[in-house]
Amino acid sequence: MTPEHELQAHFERTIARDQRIEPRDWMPADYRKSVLRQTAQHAHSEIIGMQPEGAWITRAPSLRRKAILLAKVQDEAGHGLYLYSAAETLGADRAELTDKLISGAQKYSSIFNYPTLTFADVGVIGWLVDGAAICNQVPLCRSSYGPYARAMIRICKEESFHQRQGYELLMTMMRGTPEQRRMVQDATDRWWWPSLMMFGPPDADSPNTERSMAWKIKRHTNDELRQRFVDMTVPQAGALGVALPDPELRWNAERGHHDFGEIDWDEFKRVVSGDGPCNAERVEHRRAAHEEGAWVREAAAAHAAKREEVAAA
Ligand code: FAQ
Repeated sequence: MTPEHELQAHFERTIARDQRIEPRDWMPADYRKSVLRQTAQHAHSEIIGMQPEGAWITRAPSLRRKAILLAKVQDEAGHGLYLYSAAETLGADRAELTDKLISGAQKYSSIFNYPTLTFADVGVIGWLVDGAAICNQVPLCRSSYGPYARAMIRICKEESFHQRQGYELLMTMMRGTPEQRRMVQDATDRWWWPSLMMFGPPDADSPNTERSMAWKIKRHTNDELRQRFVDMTVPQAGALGVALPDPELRWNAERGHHDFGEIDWDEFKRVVSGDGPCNAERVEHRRAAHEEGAWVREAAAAHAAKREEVAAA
């Protein structure tokens, strides 16, 4: 066996035994590329994902709701930072990752390109968007790449808090006035289908799933997780007293799952390729924040250089 073959065999044994690949380990170039693609997109999603709810911080209806929302949005910034750190262990440069987000060279989740029209959207994002994120991310705690899997553990704990605060907010609104109940139903109608799109294209049109599953980067297919989310959410909608906007949604006793209607995949493709309701606004906002923060990066670099000089002297 050549040294290269030995390394490849060791990598494959590690995956087969459900052990973790760590940054110091040899890994095939395509494995590195694939984990980096997913962690970078995931990091970008967390950072862009601060915007839709962040827009409501100054307009939260009470001090309590404001404190909760501030904490949630700060958590999302933290998630972005752990994930950028995981991406850096694969050799990515943080500044380059930001450039790729701003220039559109790397994707972020389609879900964050929809507007938040009322405060009920904050509740529905917690319930549906964080609910979908948990469904997708709990299995990623067993992803084969160590730093990514470990980042997911804390992220999932925080996402659970996010999901509960959203559901509790909606419960409160549903006990309120008819207008508040209408706001919750309207927000549910607008976010339901985009939440199902978060799980990605159907398995038959998902170019990355097969290889990511073989390498255990992903543990379930897009359609499996989407089905799990629908099955989990239907009883929650019932308890809340809202209708899910899908006339084809019904329990299928034979399959032991809910059947649901066709997702508008043309809309998904449009939003992913940059033509969603808020894509331009989201990226522009991120670009402006990055440019306005230039002085902080310059000051930190100057401070570090000065400390190095002092240490050398
Ligand atoms: N949006 O072959 P696949 C959050 C892309 S949660 C945009 O199936 P894969 C928490 C995909 O990247 C949201 N693009 O790909 C939060 C690929 O593009 P590429 C973030 C999408 O990787 C809550 C192409 O389509 N969560 O942030 C989407 O096997 C509330 C073909 O797709 C994660 O990132 C989409 N929805 O499966 C924050 C979870 N779906 O690179 C704030 C980790 C697919 O070939 C507020 N990621 N694409 O050009 C994953 O589990 C996977 O990457 C999937 C996609 C399932 C997203």
